[in-house]
Amino acid sequence: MPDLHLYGHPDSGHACKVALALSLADLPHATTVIDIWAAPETRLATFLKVSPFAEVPVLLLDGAAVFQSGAILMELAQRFALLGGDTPEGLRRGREILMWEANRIGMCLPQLKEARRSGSAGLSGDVVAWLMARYEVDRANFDRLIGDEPFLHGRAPGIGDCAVWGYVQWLDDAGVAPSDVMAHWADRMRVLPGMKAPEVFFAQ
Ligand SMILES: N[C@@H](CCC(=O)N[C@@H](CS)C(=O)NCC(=O)O)C(=O)O
Repeated sequence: MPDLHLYGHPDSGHACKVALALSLADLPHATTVIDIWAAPETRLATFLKVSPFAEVPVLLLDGAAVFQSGAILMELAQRFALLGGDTPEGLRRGREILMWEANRIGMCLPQLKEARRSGSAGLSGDVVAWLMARYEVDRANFDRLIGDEPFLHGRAPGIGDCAVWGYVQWLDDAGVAPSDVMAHWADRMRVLPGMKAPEVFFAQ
């Protein structure tokens, strides 16, 4: 059995993407919560050694540190041949969705969520309007990407679904609404065996 150790935090959608993939894949792992609201230099020394930007998530895989949520998801899919990693087509789909997510929907949603968090410095109206406009495009493109399938990977969820879930789970907090298609996908994601609330993935 591989030795897996995930550093994360319940407020981090990026960390939730990885926690969800590990859970859906039923891969036993240890979890350490890192206080992402504390000053970076005060974070656990063992974590600072393996996280180049002091950010979560980081996954230790048999002692080797992998950072960046998308890279971790790819590593899991390829190494364990799961969540799309069992076929060349599934891996290609995973790469496509991960790149789209990181550049588009996974860019605007965390910013919109953070702008509305109590205690946040907020963002100017122009920036919020720009992010909202981007989200509207991303929402329409989500519908195109999923088409008539239940999941972004087709009949079963894959790493692309885990990536998009990271922040789509918090649309209300970001102050935006899903399309009908996205809302139905979210309903299917919520009832997956292995789906858990962020506070359960990262119990403090
Ligand atoms: N591109 C990175 C983003 C990671 C990231 O932004 N992590 C945030 C939490 S969502 C963090 O650790 N913030 C703490 C800090 O910047 O000090 C990924 O995909 O893993």
